[in-house]
Amino acid sequence: MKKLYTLITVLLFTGVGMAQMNKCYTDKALTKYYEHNEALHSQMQLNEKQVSDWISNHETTLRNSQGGVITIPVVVHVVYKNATQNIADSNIYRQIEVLNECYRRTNANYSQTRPIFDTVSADVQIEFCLAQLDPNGNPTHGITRTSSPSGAFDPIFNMDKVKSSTTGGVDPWPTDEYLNIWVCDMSFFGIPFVLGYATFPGSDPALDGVVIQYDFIGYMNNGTTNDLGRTTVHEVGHWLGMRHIWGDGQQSTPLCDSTDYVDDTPNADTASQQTCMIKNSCSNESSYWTNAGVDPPDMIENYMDYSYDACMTMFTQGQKIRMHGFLSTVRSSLLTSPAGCSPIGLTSKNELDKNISLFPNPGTDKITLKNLSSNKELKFEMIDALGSAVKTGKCGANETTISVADLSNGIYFVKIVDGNNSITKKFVKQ
Ligand SMILES: [Ca+2]
Ligand SMILES: [Ca+2]
Ligand SMILES: [Zn+2]
Repeated sequence: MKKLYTLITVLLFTGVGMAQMNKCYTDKALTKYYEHNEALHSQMQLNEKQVSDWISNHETTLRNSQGGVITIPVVVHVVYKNATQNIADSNIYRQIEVLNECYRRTNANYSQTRPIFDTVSADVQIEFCLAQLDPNGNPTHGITRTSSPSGAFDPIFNMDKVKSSTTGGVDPWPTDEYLNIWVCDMSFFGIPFVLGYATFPGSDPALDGVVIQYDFIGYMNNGTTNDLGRTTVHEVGHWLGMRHIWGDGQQSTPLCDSTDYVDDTPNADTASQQTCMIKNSCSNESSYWTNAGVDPPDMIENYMDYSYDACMTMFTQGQKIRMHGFLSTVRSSLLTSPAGCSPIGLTSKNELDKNISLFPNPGTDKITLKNLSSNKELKFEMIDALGSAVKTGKCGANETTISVADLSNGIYFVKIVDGNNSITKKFVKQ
């Protein structure tokens, strides 16, 4: 009975209930790290100083700059206790694509960003690839798979156990050379508990990386509104030094003066709790906005908020500069990582792009996808401006006709998926 009370207490105090799961556990995890590592707090303050010094010397060049894309090698550790949790390579490839789309501002739903934020939105100029070499210098495709009979990785009692082979998980690859992403089950007594969490730059190297609930990788049908791969985009943002857009003020006490250390993200009193609802919770704003005489609304489009995946479209210039600040200081070893990039998902994109044509465009009643590639098993997905898939199907040999008479006029994105690769073509219905 005592155990049951303890469980109920834990559930109440951690916010686990039928109503809502924790989208992100990163700030709670940081509190736990501080409890076990007193030096971490002052270390992170020193890191913060180093980054802000770097930013003051580089801000002008980086804002709106176009050259110099940084590519980060990734290893994904799938730790599973059953076949469902042992997610397919294709989900992981899709996730890498989503990361690249969001960090390079080529995401299909970018067009729904409100015009007021168009000038502050950024091509972050960071890309991700699955590693080509493992820590011993042997070829890899950047994915490890480990069967774990226990499989309990909830952050309440088992936080970070997935990060060590001695506790049923898998050890990180050197965290100064790879972004480690662990994929596992973090549900709590079968209740979905948390979608992901990350460590900030400067954390314990043995724990450094990102952990994602297995059915939130890529575009998986998980029955929630977080099904477009934005969870990993958000958590990797933390790993690159991003704070929540509302500045992690206590959620129960609305605070407009908490900071995310970024001047062009408007202040917000708390998270936009997973809805796309437009609001303006704070009128005190940074000089970035007050100099222009503007009180911007809360930036619910930002990946570092808690909105639905379909609402999330952007990082800002300020966030980009901060990420490059961490990559040039605390995380600079990644820039010379020997891990390389696995060619999966990269080499044949151009081929695919050359071999697929879409016409007529604009179209009214039906359009044709012509496939001259050697792969006759391609799939297509038509996505509307809100990021929802409106049509899916196969795009086999030669020509496939798709009826578009039922669609409302506007811009759509047709994603052609070739197992490991995909390309996106824009289509206008009129
Ligand atoms: Ca801000
Ligand atoms: Ca405001
Ligand atoms: Zn977060």
